[in-house]
Amino acid sequence: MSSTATATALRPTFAPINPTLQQLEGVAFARPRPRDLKFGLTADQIEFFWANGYVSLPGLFRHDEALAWQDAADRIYHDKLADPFNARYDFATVKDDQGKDTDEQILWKIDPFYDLDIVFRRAVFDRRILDALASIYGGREPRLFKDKLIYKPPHTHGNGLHQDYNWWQGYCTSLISVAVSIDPATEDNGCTVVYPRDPRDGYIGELGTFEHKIADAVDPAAAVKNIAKPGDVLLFHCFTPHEAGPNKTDHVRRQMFLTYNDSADGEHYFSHRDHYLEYYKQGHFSDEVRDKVYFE
Ligand SMILES: O=C(O)CCC(=O)C(=O)O
Repeated sequence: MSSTATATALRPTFAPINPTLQQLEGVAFARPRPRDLKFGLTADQIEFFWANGYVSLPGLFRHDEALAWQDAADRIYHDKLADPFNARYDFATVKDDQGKDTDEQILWKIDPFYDLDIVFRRAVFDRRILDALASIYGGREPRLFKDKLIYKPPHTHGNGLHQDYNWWQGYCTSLISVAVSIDPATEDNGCTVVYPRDPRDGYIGELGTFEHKIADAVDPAAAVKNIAKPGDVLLFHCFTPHEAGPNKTDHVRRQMFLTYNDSADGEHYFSHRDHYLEYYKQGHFSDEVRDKVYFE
């Protein structure tokens, strides 16, 4: 068989399983049923999410859980691979007191990160997050799409106004990000800022490019600042305009950004990683070295 045989060609055919109604009731049948959502959102929270594109869940995680993430974030920061061609590690230029670039480069983000420490693995699949999302997805399980840990070290940049779908064009539109605060988030250290908008109003940018005119579509007076304590959580839809200022303080502002989609839309984690690698390579590396860039 040729090594290029398709997955379809390799898939064997099985005899169908056709249980009787009586068999379906039997204890051995774990047929798909809606789960009870222990940590589901209230009807008001779900309604708020669909009207505004975000919902805040203060205190979803305990302070001691956030302290364990702080330790883990320190650990993986110091263990980081130094290889600048490993696309998992994204560096930023430190700015001086006047906001001008210095020569210093500092680790700004690890993307993806959750496989680097068990406490992050647990957080990504914690039922408090999954149930909150499942209640938005009509009871269906979420699937992890993307995970990143933004350190936003002192005197480094924030993110301009955008919709996340800008980076995820072609993927499903059920994508929701979960911002989990590891450190306090304040205006001075560049908290996330969302602009309330019904997600069903859709994508604002120019499909096929990274161009958009979101600034014309949002009302600056409507900005909602996600001022947060460690353990607080913010959910926002991939069509929700948002931004974050620079970190003007002397302390890191660490936050996990975990993105999921409705499992009815399939599983895209590794496909997205390949997609991200392609545009990351285009945006961050010259033609001469681009082929050396990889994920590890
Ligand atoms: O760091 C933040 O608060 C926002 C990050 C963000 O907008 C993004 O990664 O898409």
